[in-house]
Amino acid sequence: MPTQELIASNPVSEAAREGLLAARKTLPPWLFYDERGSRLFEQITLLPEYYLTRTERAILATHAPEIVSSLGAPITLAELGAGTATKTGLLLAAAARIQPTVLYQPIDVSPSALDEAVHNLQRDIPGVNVRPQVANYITEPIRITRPTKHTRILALYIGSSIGNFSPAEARGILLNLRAQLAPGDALLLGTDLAPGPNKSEAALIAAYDDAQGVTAAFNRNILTHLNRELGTNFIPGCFHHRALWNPTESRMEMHLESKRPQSVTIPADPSGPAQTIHFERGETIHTENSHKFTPATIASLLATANFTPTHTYHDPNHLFAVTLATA
Ligand code: AVJ
Repeated sequence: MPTQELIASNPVSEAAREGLLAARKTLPPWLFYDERGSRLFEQITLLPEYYLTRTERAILATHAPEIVSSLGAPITLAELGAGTATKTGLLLAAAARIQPTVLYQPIDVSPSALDEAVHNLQRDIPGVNVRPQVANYITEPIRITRPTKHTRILALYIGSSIGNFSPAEARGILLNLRAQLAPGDALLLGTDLAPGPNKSEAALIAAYDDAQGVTAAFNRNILTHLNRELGTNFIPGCFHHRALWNPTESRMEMHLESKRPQSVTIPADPSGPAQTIHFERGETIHTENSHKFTPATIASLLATANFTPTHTYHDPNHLFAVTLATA
């Protein structure tokens, strides 16, 4: 047995080393979500500038009965990146009104978020049975159960979570899901929309650079997370929060920009030796992409993953889209 395999690998260290030793420094957005980061994200969803969460919730509140009845049979709901599943309750409640029981299969990397989802939903919606699955739907194959032969699967990928991924990665995630579905099953995909007549670039940028600085704290918290987990010596206040619109890639980007020349040390650990990372003044760590879609890019993404869009639901201002697509 090589000793290597007995040493616990640390995905945080591996990701930080890979991203910070690259010519253009990056950190993956999943590193935002330690306990404090998850709390800060919850706060972001309540900000006046961050229209995404409340807009999608309003769309689901209005159209949930129509969405769940459109599959025309008993359904089970499965959700990628379920988190605490607060918006999903709208769909589960609608399903529980038209069938005696609903099996809900949330899939998430966070066991604590799943525990909260199980607790809240079983308490609040009679008739819902929750079967959580701890899995990374990006890197591992997922499993969705069909409780009876005639049950159809309604898969949810909401919250604009798909926006964090490149078009190629997004296609891979949807293909992983598609492999679990059969004709008649469906996907409900939530996507934020690109700026246009109803959404100024300024309003979009403000959603990622709020007046209270909650998003700035969320962005800088990625460094605090690394300090705690790896023993790095980042001074979060030595980095500016930057939110910019990249029209070529149709995405919002978040960066942390070094206020001055500085060096940071990653201590030695089982993932690698001690490393000193140097920053020039103005150099950035690219921490997140949030892709923004058009009807055409939603349709082509779904098509490349073998889904057929059947209906897109919008808010009255067309800020956000929730698209139903069949397998
Ligand atoms: C959770 C990925 C949908 O991209 O809007 C919020 C995360 N980043 N503010 C998004 C986020 C900055 C959010 N998603």
